[in-house]
This record gives sequence, structure tokens and C-alpha cells, in this order.
Amino acid sequence: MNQNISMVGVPMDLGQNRRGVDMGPSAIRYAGVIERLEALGYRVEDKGDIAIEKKDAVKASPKNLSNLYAVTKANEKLAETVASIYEKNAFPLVIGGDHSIAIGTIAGASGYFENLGVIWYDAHGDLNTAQTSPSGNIHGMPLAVSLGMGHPSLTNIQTSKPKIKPENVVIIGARELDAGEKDYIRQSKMPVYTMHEVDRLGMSEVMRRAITYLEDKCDGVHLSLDLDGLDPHDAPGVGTPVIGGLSYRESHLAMEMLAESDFITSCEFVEVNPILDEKNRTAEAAVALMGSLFGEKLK
Ligand code: EXY
Ligand code: MN
Ligand code: MN
Ligand code: MN
Repeated sequence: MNQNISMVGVPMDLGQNRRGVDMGPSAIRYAGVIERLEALGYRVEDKGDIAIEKKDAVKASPKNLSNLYAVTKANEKLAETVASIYEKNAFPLVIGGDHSIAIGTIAGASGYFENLGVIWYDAHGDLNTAQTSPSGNIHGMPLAVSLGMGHPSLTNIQTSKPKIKPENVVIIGARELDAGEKDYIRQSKMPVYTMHEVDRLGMSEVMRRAITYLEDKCDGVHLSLDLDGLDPHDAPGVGTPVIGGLSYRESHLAMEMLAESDFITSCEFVEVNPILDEKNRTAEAAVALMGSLFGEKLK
């Protein structure tokens, strides 16, 4: 793993409609992310937070795309920031904020790889477009946008080309998929390890398969970790909790196996909402998982 980590906070809450997720970056810093990673020998630069505009007020958002313009602006800035981190040969660590920020992280990272892979660790598929979304919330759309589907103001960030290919994405932990998302998964043949597969195979085998699959095809792999992938018992501070999720231990094992694989080239930890949390447990879980991802067990 690159020994220079550059961390950027994105206090975004406009991709959904619950208050508090904009405080996620503060909660993650308070939970000791920098100290944790420095203790492993990394040099960690905190680039501070990306500025978020107010809710779309001047220009009304298009139908079923709440706050499209403010979400676009923040993701444009984030994409530039992630690209500038690669320019300096550092590893981008993005802390959110709601999951709409994956649009910017992936757009920024995709310029540096021929075949960027993505591990999408989430209870949800985040594969909606304005046409399929039940909510109009953009945090349910970032994976679709990165695949080139969605409103042009989002899909055109950095370049009009799709940022990733469906065969280079692996979803882990899914248990609440909308009808349009299921249709897309079926026709694209994207590998998805739902909770059913995790129960049947065990996390160790799921991760072994995911890693073997992606390492053959990809020259870089982004980890997009939504804390709601974990069970709400272990990560209560999220805006869209879904029971029956991945345990804290399974998630540690997943991160440890990614550390052993040594192929992650960027990551983000999103959806930490301190207002909905219990004593900052979810931010602390995020930081503990980062410890494993960055090789605590190996050092
Ligand atoms: N699929 C639902 C929607 O699109 O509204 C819920 C999405 C929640 C997205 C969370 C962050 O992963
Ligand atoms: Mn998500
Ligand atoms: Mn989710
Ligand atoms: Mn561990």
C-alpha cells in the first residue's frame, strides 16, 4: 500500500433527506482516524473538507433528482481533488457524507486507471436513475452514474465516458434492491454477493472470489464502503439502515483480506450520521475498519 495517504472530507447531506450525515467527516476525525493510520506508519495529510453549497434554490432540480446542481458542484470539486492526490502519488481516502460523493471519487480515480475495479460494500445497489428511483435521492444513484447512466450533469463529470465497466464491479452485502436495480444486475451480469451468498459461502470465500476476480481484470480497485452494509446493531448511525446485514467481524475479515491482497488504490467510507448514532459507534467502526484495510493485522 502507498505509504502516503491524503484524506479529504465531504460533508455532503444533499443526496438524501435526513439531517446529520454532513457531520460524518467530523465524527470520523473525532474517532481518531489520523492517529490510527499514523500508528501503522503512514504519513497522513488531512486536506480538510470540500465546500458544499446550499440546497438547490435558485435553479429548481429536475424531476426525481433532488439537489442535482449542488450535488454536481461538490462532486466536480471532489473529482479534481482526488485527481490532484494521484498527481502527488498519494492514496486518496475520502470520508463522507452521503453516498452521492462516490460519483466524484470514482470520476477522479478513473482517469488514472485503464480498468478501474470497484468493490461496492452496501446494503443497497445504488444503481437507480431518475427513471427508476423510488425517492429521487441521488445517494441511491452513484453506482449507476459511474457506469454512465443518469443525468448528464453527473455522468459528464471529468469526462463524458463511463468511469467504470459493469464487469469490473463487485457488490457485497446487498439486501435491499429496487426493481430497476435488479433488472440492471440481471442484464449486465454484474457480480453481486447478496446476504444470501454471504450466508451460504461465508465472508472468507466471498472475498476470495471477489479478489481473485478483480485482480485478474483491473489495474486499480476502489473500495466504496457504505456503513449501512453493516448490520444496524453494529453500525446504528446511518440514514437508511436495513436489518440482516454484515457483522462487524465479517467486515473486519473483508478489510483484512483486502489488505493482504494489496490491490486497493482508493477508498471512501460514507453514510456515517452522528445524529442517528449511539456514542459515535458508527464512526468508530469506520475507523476500526480502516485500520484493518490499511493492514493493522499485517504490521
Ligand atoms: N434504493 C433506495 C433509493 O434509491 O432511494 C435507497 C437508497 C439508499 C442508498 C444508500 C446509501 O446506500
Ligand atoms: Mn450506498
Ligand atoms: Mn446503503
Ligand atoms: Mn481486525
